[in-house]
Amino acid sequence: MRMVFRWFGEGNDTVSLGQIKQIPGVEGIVWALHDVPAGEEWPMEKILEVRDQAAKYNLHLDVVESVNVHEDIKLGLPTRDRYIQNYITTIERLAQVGVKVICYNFMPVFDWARTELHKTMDDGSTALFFEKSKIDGIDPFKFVQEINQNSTLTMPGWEPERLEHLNSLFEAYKGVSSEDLWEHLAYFLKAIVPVAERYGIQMAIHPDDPPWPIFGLPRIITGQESLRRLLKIVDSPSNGITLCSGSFGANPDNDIVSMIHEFHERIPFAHIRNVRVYDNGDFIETSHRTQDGTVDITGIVKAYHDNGFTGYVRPDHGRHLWGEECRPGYGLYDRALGIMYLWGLWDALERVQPITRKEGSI
Ligand code: DNO
Ligand code: MN
Repeated sequence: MRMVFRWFGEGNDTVSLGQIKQIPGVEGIVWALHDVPAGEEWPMEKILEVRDQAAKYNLHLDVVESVNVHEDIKLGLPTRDRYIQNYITTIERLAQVGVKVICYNFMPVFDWARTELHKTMDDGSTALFFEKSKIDGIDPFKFVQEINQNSTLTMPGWEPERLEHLNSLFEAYKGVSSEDLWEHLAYFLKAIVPVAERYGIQMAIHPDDPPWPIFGLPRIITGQESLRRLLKIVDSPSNGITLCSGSFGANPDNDIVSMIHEFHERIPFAHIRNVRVYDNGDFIETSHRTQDGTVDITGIVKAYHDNGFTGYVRPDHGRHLWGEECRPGYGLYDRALGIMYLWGLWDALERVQPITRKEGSI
């Protein structure tokens, strides 16, 4: 298990590289150029800038999250080829700085969705919360306004510029079924996976969050069956998964331990976090500890360990603790605590039965 930590970039994150460096066992950052709009090529000089910043702290750049996919690709429009070409150029440039994994998602219009960014928990900490009945009834336009009003930093997936076009986007998705979306994903993967393969990069799709359709838009990466289908589209190690336990865990029917046993060879990147799901379908993001939520974090770490996992792992969202002012879900404290919990589990498992490493592996 190779521990990495998401960092949004200089001036775009309340957490510094110096702080990240002090979290035990963190070897690299999970990064992106958040100011480059989806569909555009990532400029080499900006990539090199991040490389130099990380190098000062001896943190690697192996994992990128995310290179976002332009809506025209998801919609299957004729203009998609131009955006796919740009995506390929970005892959080639990322290969030049040694990137090994590119996380992306294929959710129409919105990335992750929550109804509250600072829900107060019993202990006074706050966390991201999803109230099912609220999202079922809310006008998406109002929802977007609220999200942006409640955060001082723009959040990936919710950038105001992109969302200015919300009307036309919703219009464009009318008549796009989930089968259409699968076809568009297949078209995209068939174009980019051979390129990634050539450069030794693994593409790793992030599940839909939450893993069901919202606002009448289709969502397809929702559970074990959909991962099976995804992997068959292009049967290559470069067509992989970012297995996010919190996203899949929002649907209690998802058996994440079973997913790990089935797909571990195609999981280059794991997001590990817990959520507490309530009977009415609401969920809140809790501490990483197993007892604190409904996702079996201990079982998940054990499943990775049982399969000799050598991929990258990051704690995913955390709560906001001790008065920390930060990007929603991305404070320093709770994610650092999460890392120590994951290491605790991992080291105990290693002590009981060390992973026998193959020649040449890490
Ligand atoms: C939620 C987070 C996501 C993720 C993107 C990846 O679980 O990990 O916001 O960063 O969806 O594309
Ligand atoms: Mn995630």
